[in-house]
Amino acid sequence: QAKTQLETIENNNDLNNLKAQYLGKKGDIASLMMTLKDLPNDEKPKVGKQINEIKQQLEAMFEEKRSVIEQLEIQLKLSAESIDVTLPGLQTEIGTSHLLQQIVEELEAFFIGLGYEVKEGPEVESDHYNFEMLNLPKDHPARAMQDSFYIDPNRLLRTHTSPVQARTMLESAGEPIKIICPGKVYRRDDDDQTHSHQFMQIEGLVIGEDISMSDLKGTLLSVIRKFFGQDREIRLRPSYFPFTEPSVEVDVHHEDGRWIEVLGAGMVHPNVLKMGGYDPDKVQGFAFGIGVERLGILKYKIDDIRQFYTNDIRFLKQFKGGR
Ligand code: FA5
Repeated sequence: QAKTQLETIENNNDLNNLKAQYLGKKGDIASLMMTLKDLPNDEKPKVGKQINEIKQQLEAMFEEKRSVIEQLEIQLKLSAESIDVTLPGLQTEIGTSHLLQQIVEELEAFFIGLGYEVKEGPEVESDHYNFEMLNLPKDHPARAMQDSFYIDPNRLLRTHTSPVQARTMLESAGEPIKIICPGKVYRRDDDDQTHSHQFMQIEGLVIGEDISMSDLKGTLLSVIRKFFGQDREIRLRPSYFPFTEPSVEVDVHHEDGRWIEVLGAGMVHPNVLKMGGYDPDKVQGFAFGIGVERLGILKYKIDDIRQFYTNDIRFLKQFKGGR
């Protein structure tokens, strides 16, 4: 009976239950042993021996079945966990740097090639560097050109990257300067297709002997042509910034016939040179502030500046050029 029952067993649990039924403390063998005491004395050894033999047979049978089941379980586990090394691997999607970052890096590479150094400055800036060192005293009306986010009476989110000019002049102690400074800037502008309350600029500043307006124009023309192609036209319009004299705004020609303003620039104002520790009779400088988003809008025909900041993956995915 045990033999036929054993054939149907497929796992350890059922095997243990069946074993208990025969060989457990209250199992069949144990009950048989209990009957020994009722037998006549001369039969006891013989029957006792028989019961022991059956017990041993049963134990051997159960042991054998246990090892069969163990083998079976190992086989099952192996086949369940087997790995098909010929299957293609799982693809993890790797992001790329943001389009703005790509543009900044492209322009950085260009300027580094011309011998410029890349500088950084704080986004939370003092009124002193953001305005006063740039020839914009407290009551100056041109402060309204850059409506600002103040943090306390003396600190604000910088409205342009120009404060890095002032910082660099003071650090450079009268030595020639050739820097660019990319970074985020903030203004209380109303958001629309071409304006954002947060945007990026790349500041440029060159100070040295015999620096002229034509150096500025040549530099701007070459960076625009590097970025947009050698046949791209730019237009310099007279403008006003308190920190440059003369000042210009630069427009880039759009394929649809419009001119789009991308940067402000000019010759560093003598007052700014003086405050920065330079003698305006001995050295001159030019400076510019490029609107990075505007360059992107023009080159990639982006219909709305807010695309840069709303992180729509369908937009971002189109620009995989970066690292
Ligand atoms: C300035 O910020 C000056 N600091 C630039 C400068 C530097 C002039 C050095 C002279 C010497 P402006 O406010 O025009 O200038 O801004 C420069 C560029 O930033 C603009 O030409 C435009 O491309 C971009 N810009 C300005 N406001 C916004 C805005 N709200 N959203 C997106 N881009 C803007």
